[in-house]
Amino acid sequence: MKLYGFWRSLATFRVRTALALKGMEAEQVSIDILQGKQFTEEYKALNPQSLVPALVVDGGPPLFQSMAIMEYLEETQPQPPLLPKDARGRARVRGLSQIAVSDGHPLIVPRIRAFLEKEMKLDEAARNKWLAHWTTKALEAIEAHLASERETGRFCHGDAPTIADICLVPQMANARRLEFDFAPYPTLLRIEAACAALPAFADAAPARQPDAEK
Ligand SMILES: N[C@@H](CCC(=O)N[C@@H](CS)C(=O)NCC(=O)O)C(=O)O
Repeated sequence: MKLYGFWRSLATFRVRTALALKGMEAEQVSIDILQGKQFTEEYKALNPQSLVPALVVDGGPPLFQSMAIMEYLEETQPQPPLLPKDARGRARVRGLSQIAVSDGHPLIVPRIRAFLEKEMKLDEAARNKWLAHWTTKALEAIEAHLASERETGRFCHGDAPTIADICLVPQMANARRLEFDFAPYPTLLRIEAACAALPAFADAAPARQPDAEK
């Protein structure tokens, strides 16, 4: 397998973690999205959306979109499971995941930041306010679910990591970069620490990747 990604990319972080939890290995190919390498014709031939990650399995057409890739891994290598057995549990895990993946993350990616700066002429302070606002909204919602629902365990759903944890941890990493005050998120902090104690999460962390800024 070949994983096209970038050390700082939250979506790539998700796929790296899922692969590691499943005990699967992939060669990593770095696409520097801060240098615009996602827009090269060569990369667009792999992923026409010019986004990372993309995962090539057995020389087939690249898989794209981190949630779709994680669901593919789950279906093709069910152990250890990253989704609960019951339909309601799976809906909860997917719902928690999508707060991060579909509602929080898309508003803070490089293409949005660039648009705010170049097209909307926002200065750095205003842009950072935008990033912090949408990150807060996602974290607040996930905290509210996790703190009040009885399915929450050592991890987001029960006592083993699921795709919800895989999506939460990069969102927290991003909030750390924005120097968030984490006092309002005690449950997220507790679960983030439980994840960090697992080698799969620790090894997938952005700073541990070979292409990370030193
Ligand atoms: N929904 C996509 C998001 C992919 C995405 O936005 N990736 C970011 C890095 S985390 C990217 O490639 N950004 C390049 C850009 O914004 O130009 C997924 O989950 O795979």
